Amino acid sequence: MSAAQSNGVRQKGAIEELDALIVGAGFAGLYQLRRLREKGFSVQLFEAGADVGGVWYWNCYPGARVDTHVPLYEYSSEELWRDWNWSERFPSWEELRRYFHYVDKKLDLSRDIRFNTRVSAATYDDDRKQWVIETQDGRVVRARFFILCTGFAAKHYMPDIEGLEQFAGEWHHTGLWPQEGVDLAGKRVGVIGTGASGVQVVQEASREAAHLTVFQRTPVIALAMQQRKFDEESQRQMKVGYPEIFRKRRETFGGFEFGPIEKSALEISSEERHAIYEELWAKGGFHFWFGTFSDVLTNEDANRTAYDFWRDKTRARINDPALAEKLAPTDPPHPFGVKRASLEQWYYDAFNQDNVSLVDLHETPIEKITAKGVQTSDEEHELDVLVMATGFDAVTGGLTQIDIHGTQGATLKQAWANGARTHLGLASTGFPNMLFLYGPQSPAGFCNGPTCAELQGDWVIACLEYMRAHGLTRIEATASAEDAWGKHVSELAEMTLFPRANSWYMGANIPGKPRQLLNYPGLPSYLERCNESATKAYEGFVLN
Ligand code: N01
Repeated sequence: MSAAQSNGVRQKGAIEELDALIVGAGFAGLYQLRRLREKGFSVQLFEAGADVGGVWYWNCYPGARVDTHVPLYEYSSEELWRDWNWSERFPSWEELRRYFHYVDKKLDLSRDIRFNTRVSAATYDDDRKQWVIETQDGRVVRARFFILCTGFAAKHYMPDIEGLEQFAGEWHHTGLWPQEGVDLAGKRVGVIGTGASGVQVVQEASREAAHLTVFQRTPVIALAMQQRKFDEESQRQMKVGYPEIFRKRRETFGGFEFGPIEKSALEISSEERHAIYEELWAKGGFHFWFGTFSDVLTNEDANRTAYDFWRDKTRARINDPALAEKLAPTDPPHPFGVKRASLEQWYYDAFNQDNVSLVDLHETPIEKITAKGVQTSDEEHELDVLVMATGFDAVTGGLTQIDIHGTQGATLKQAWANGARTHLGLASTGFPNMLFLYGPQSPAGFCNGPTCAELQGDWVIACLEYMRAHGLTRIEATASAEDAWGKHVSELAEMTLFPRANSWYMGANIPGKPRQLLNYPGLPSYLERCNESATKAYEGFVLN
C-alpha cells in the first residue's frame, strides 16, 4: 500500500475500504486502533457493545472487579497514567469503565469506533487480498487486515439445563449482565457456578439478598485479595515506581511485576516454607499463585504444600466443619492453581451467615429449572433471581462464533474442530491477513491483559509496517510452522500440572470442545519466539 493509499478511509463503490478492521474495543483493540492510526493506516474498529471497555462493558454484575493489582492493569504509556488515579488496589468495573472513558477521550478513539456493530462474517478475497467483513446489521467493509481483538471471554457459556425458559423469575448470565443493573435486595437469589464471577457475585448478593443459595459443582480455590483504598498522595508516591513496574511486566511468566521464587517448595523446612507462604498470602492477589515456588505448578508434592496451606487458612474462617469440608476439602479437587485462581474478600465468611446456603451438586445434582427455581435431586430451591456464573467458551469462542471463511474452503470453526491451530498464537494457515490478539496458543489467559495487548500488539503493528515498507500485501502462517507451534505448546503443557484440571485453560469446561492447553505458559519465552520470527523476516509465515 502506498502512503497516499494508507491515509484515510477510501471508498470504492458503496463499500468502504480500509487498511485494517479491528474487532473489539477492549485493551487490545483500543491499543491497535491508537497505534495503527498513529502509523498512518486507515483503520476502523467495530464493537458489539454500546461503549468501550471490552469485558468490562459486558461483565457489570454486582461485585465485578479486576483481580490484578494497580498499576499492572492499565496501559504503560506515561501520557495515560500520569493524570489518572485509582481509588482501590483492585478497581471495580465502574472505575475501570471510567478509566476506559478517560483513555478514549484523551486519545480521541471513539471517532473511529462503530459501536453496537457486531461482526458476523468475513470472507477472504484472495484476488484483491482483502477481507470482506459483514456485520449483523448488514454493513460490509473491505479491509486488507482483519485484526481480531475479541478477548478471551467474548462468548458466554450457558449449560444445557432443562427448563430455563419456564423460570418465572429473572435470570442473567454474569457475562451479559443488564446495563441497568439488577436489584438483588430482599430477593431469593441463586447462583450457579463458583468461578471468579460466581465468587464476586456471591459476596455482593450475600449482603443484599433475603436468601442466597450457591450451587457448587467444584469448590473454588479462592485466594485473599487484600484490597486497599488509595488516596491521591499514595498514588503520587506509587507512580515513582511505575516505569520500573511496566518494564518488569514484560519479563515475567504472567506479565506481572513479580515472578516465581527460584527454588523448590520441597528443598526447605516446612517452617521456612510456611513463613514464605504467609508472606505471599499477606501480599494478597496473585502473589500466592504466580509469585510462589517455581515447582508449585509443575510438581505434585510441591503443589500439595500450597494447597494444604490454602485449605487450613480457609477452613479456619468457616464455622461449620461439614461446610468447611465442602468449601475447602481435605484433599484437593484438582492441583492448586491449575484452574485460574480467583480472589475473594469475604466469600468464605458469607457462608457463616444464616441467609446463605450451599448446595453441593455432586451430592444433589440439578435436575431441571422449574417455574419456581432450581430442582435438585432432593429439593426445589425457590428463587426470584437466578445468576448463571457458568463461564465462557474461552479464548477460541469469540473467534469461531464469527463465520470466517479463509482460502481452503473451511470456516475457522471447521478448521479448529479438532483443536485450535496457530503459529505463535497470532495467525492460522488458510486465513491470510487475519491476526488475532490474546488468541489460542498465545499467553492469553496466563497473561495480564494490558501487558499482552501491548506486547503482542507491538508485534502486529511492526509486522504491518514491515509489509508496507517492503510492498507486501499478504501474510499467511505456514502449515509446518503451525504444526511445530502446536507440538511446542503441547510439550510445554506436559511439563506442568495444567492438564490435570477440567478448566477453561484446557477447553474442558465446554462439553465436546477439544482438550488442549489454550494458553502459552511463559510470556518471556513466547516473546523471544515472536521476536525471533520477526527478525528472520517473519519466519513461519509466507509474505508476498
Ligand atoms: O467462569 P469459570 P467465570 N452446572 O469457567 C460452573 C475471568 N474473570 O466466569 O468448576 C453447575 O471459571 C463451573 O463448575 P466446574 C477469569 O479469568 C475474572 O467464573 O466446571 N455448575 C464453575 O464453577 C476467570 O477464570 C474476573 O465444576 C456449572 C463455574 O460454573 C474467567 O473469567 C472476574 C455448570 C464457571 O467458572 C472465567 O470465570 C470474573 C453446570 N452445568 C471472571 N457449568 C476478575 O476478577 C459450569 N458450571 C478479573
